[in-house]
Amino acid sequence: MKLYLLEAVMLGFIQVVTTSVSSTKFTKIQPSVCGPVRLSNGWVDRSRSSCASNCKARYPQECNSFLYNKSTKACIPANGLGSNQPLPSLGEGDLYHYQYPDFSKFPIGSNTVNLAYFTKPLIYTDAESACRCLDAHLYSPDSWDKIWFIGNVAIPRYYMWIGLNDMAVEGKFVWAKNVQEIEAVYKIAIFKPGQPDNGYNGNQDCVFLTPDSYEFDDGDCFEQKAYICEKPTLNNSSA
Ligand SMILES: [Ca+2]
Ligand SMILES: [Ca+2]
Repeated sequence: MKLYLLEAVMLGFIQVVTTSVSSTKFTKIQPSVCGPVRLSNGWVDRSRSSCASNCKARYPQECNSFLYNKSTKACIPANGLGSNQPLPSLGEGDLYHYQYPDFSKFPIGSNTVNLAYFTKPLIYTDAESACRCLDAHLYSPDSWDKIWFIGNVAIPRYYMWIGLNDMAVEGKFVWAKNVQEIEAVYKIAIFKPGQPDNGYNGNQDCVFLTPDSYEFDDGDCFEQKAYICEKPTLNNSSA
C-alpha cells in the first residue's frame, strides 16, 4: 500500500508533457500566494479548451498554465506559478494549471501528513519557493511521529531537500515552515553521525534526506536536489 501510494504520487510528476493537450489535463486552481507567470497579453479565444490548446501550441515548452475569462473570452498563456507574480485579476478570469501537483495524505501516528514529491532538482531556496507557491513548505519532520515516518518518505536514489536550514545563524537550524529552532533531542535523532558538520569550507546550511540511511546531512544550499513539499493538514495543529 505504501509503495503503491508513493508510485502514484511520483508518476504524477514524471509524466511526459506532450503538445497534444486536452483541457482536462488543466486543473482550475485558486492561488493565494503566487500568481501565474504570464507569457504575453494573450488573445481572444472561443473556448477554454481552445485556449489550452493554443497556449500549448504557441508555447510548447513554457505553457504550464493559462488564464481564461469565459465572459470576455480573453486567454492569457502563463508558465506556472511564480513568487512575486500578481494574483489573477477579475478581468483575467480563472486560472488553469497543467498537471497541477496532487498532495497525498499519509497517516502517521494520530495525525496525517500531506505531501507532494518533486524529482526535478532545484537549489534549496527555489525548492522552498516552489512549495510556497503551492501553499506548502518544504517537509518539516518536527515531531517523533514524523521522524519515525522518514523511512516511508524517502525515495530510492533521490537526495531530497527538507525544510531545515541554518542560513541565518550558523549552527542554529530552523524549520522552513515557522522559523522555529529544532529541538536538541530531534537534532540528535535525525542527523547522520558527525552531521551537521558545516563541511566544505563552512558552506553547508541546508538539510537534505539521504536515501540510503534515512538520515539527514547539511549540504551546500546551491546544490540542486529533489524535494518534498508539505501542506498543513486540518487535524495536525503543529503542521
Ligand atoms: Ca551551516
Ligand atoms: Ca554536512
